[in-house]
Amino acid sequence: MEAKRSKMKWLWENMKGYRAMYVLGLFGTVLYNALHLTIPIFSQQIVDKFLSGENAARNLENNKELLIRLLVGMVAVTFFRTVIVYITCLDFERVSQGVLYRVRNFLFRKIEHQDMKFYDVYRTGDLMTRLTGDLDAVRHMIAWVIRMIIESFSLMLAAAVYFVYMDWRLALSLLAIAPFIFLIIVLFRNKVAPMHALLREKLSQMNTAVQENIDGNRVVKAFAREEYEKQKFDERNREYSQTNQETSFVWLHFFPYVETFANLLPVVLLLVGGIFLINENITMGEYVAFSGLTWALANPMRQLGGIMNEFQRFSAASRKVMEIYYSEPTIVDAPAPVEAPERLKGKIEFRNVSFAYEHRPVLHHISFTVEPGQTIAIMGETGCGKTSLIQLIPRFYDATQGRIFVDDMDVRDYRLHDLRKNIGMATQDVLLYSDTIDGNIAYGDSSMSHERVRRFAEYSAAAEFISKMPEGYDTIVGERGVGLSGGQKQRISLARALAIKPSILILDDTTSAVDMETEKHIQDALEHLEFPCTKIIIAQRISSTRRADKILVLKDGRIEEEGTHAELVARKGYYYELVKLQGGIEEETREELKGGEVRG
Ligand code: DGT
Ligand code: MG
Repeated sequence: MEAKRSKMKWLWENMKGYRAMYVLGLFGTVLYNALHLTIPIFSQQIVDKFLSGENAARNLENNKELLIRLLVGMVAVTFFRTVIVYITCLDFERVSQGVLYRVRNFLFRKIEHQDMKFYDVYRTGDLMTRLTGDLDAVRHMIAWVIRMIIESFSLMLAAAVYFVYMDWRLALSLLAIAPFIFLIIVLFRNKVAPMHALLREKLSQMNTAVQENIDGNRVVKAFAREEYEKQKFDERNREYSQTNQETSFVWLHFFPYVETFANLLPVVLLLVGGIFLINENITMGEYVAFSGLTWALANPMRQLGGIMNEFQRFSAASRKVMEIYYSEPTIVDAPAPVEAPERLKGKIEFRNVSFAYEHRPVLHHISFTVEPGQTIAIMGETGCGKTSLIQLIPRFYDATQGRIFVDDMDVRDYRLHDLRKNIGMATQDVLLYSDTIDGNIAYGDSSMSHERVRRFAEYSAAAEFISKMPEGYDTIVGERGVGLSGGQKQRISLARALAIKPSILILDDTTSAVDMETEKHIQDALEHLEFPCTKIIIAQRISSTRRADKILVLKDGRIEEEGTHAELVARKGYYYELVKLQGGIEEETREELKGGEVRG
C-alpha cells in the first residue's frame, strides 16, 4: 500500500526542511516569467506615445524624459529578471542536491538493514542503478521538470491575462488551443510512459552485466570468454541504446502537429489582431505588444515533449526508488525483546526446525543441542543444507517451522544486534573489504587494539604470511589491493570472526583451503581460546571434525548421523566411508578405523 503512495507526495515529504526554499524558487520562476511581459508593455507605451500616436512627434519633442524613463525601465527590469533567474537556479540546485543527498543516505540505510531475502531478489547492478541513475531522475524532477512546468504555465497564464486586459475577445481566441494541447499531452503520455519503464529496465540490465563482468573477470579470463562477454554486453548496450532512441522518437510522432500548430498560432493570432487593429479595437502599440507575446504561447508548446519525457523518466525511476524506500525487512527485532546479558553463554538448541527458501524445502525436522563451550561439527555432501542451517542462528533467515534457542531463549526474542554481536562468523565465500589487513581483522570493533589484532592473527595462523606482506598489517587488501590466496583470505576471515571474542563461533568451510599443518595449528588454537566459546564447524575433512563433541551428518536436509567421531565410525555409515576415503592421513584415525572394523 505504501508503494502506491503518490510520487509527488513522496517527493514533497522528502523536501522537508527545503520546502520554503523550494516554494520561493517557484515564486521566483513565476516572477521572472511574468516580468517577460513587462517588455511588451513598455514597448506598447513607446509605440503608442512616441511612434504611431497622433501626438507622436510632439511627445518626442516635449516628453523625452518619459521616453528615457521607459527605456531605462526596460533595462532595469531585464537586469532584475536576470538576477532572479540566477538566484532561482541556485535555489533549485541547492534544494535538489539536498534532497538527493538525504534520500540516497536513507536508501543506503534501508539496504543495509534488509535481510538476506532482499539480496536474493535484487541484483547488485539493479540496486546500484536505483542509487545512481534513478535518484538522479528524481533530482532532475526537482531541479528542472517542475520548474519547466511552472515556467510554461506562468508564461501562458501571464500572456492570457495580458490578452484579457487588452481585449477579452482576443483572449477567448486563445482558449481554442486548450483542447488540442490537452489531447497531445494525454496521447503522448500514454505512449511514452511504458517506454520509460522499459528504458529503465534496460539500463538496469546493462549495469548488472557490467557489474557481474567486473566481479567475474577472472572466470571470463580463465575460460577465454572475452569475445563472448563482449558480444553479450554489446547486445545489452544496443538494446539500451535502441530503447533510448525509440523513446525519443515517440515525440517525433507528435512533433510535426505541435510544431505546425506552434507556428500557425502566431499567424492566426496576428491575423485576428490585425483585424482588431483595422477595426480600431486595439491600438498600434497594443498590436505590437500582442505580437511580441505570441511566443509566450508557442514556446511552452514546443517544450511539451521534453517536459513530458522527463516527467515520465521521473515516474519510472521514482517507482524503483520508492520500492526500496518503503521496503521493510521481515526479520526484525522482537516487539518486546528480552534484555540479553552483555555476553551470552552460547548454548544452542534446534527444536524440530524446518526451513525453505521461498517454496524450496531445504531443511527438515532438525533437532540437536550444543552446550556452552562445546564444539559441534556439521558434515554432509555439497548442497545438503549445512550453510542454510547455520544461517538460521544469527537469523539471516527465519526457520519456516520449529524453533531455535540460544541460551534457552528463542532467537526471535532477542534484539538482532544483541544476538549477532555474540556470534563470530567466517562465511563460506570470504569477503574482505578494501581496507588494510588490520582494518579487516578489526572490522567487528573499530576500537580494537593492534595487539588484539595481532594475537588473533596468530591464532588463525595468519601472522606469518602477514609479516611477509610489503606493508605488514597496513597492506591494503580487498578488491583493489594486494591479491591474497584463498587460504590466506580464509585465515584473515577467521581472525576477524575470532577477534570479537564471540560466545558462538561459526566456521563455514573456513579451513578448506589451508594446508594440513596450518589447519592443525588452527585446531589447537581453537581448543585453547582465552574466552568461552561454542563452536560450530562445517568441514569436509575428518581432521577438522574428529575432535568435536558432536558430529552431525546431514543428508538432503535431514540429520542422517549424529554422534562423536568414535560412535560414527562404529556406525559404518556416511561418516565411516568418509574416514576410509580420507584414511591414512593420521595415525590416530587409522587406529580408530581398525577399531571400528573390529567392532563392526
Ligand atoms: P556446500 O556449501 O556446497 O557444501 O553446500 P551446503 O550444504 O552449505 O548447502 P546450502 O545450505 O548452501 O544449500 C542447500 C540447498 O539450498 C541447495 O540445494 C541450494 C539451496 N540454496 C542455497 N542458498 C539458497 C538461496 O539463497 N536461495 C535459494 N532459493 N536456494 C538456496
Ligand atoms: Mg555451504
